[in-house]
Amino acid sequence: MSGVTVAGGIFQGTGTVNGNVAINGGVHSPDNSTGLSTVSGYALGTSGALQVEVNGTTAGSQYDQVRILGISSTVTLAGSLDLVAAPALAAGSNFTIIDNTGLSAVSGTFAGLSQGAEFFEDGQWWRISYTGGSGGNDVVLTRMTPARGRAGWRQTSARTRTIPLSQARSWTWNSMAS
Ligand SMILES: [Ca+2]
Ligand SMILES: [Ca+2]
Repeated sequence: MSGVTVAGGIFQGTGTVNGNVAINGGVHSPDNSTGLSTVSGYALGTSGALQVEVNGTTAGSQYDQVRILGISSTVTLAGSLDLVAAPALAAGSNFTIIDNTGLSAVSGTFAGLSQGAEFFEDGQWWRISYTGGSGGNDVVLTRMTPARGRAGWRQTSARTRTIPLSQARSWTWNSMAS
């Protein structure tokens, strides 16, 4: 398939696009479950979204990855990241959601997610880097362990912990957000 421009709807499926993909609207959803979408240049416009499903730590099979082929290819981001993550992924795991094999740095960021941003989605904390992986130009999510007192920390629902009977008592946490 040569270049693809998406104006709306869902761009989904397997295979390689031997050309630039521009998501000007709608959603790009690699594979039909978790898998790989291989393209030449990639541009996610302000009205577009990249949906990334994460069920495990193997790129292209357990989580969605967009792979950019071609040393002169470019990646331009402006639209949103829609993360769909399985619960309780291992803290410290890294997910290269855009594997940029070209020589250029990623241009732009996902909406609201600047370099190094930390965010809470699907019950877990994440950090995003646009300068990760090989060549320092991949987009990498890291599943973080939340530290109490972290800026933006919110625990809105009551939580129960299991502790030894000898120490048995219970408590709940409430929001620590300022
Ligand atoms: Ca997918
Ligand atoms: Ca790279």
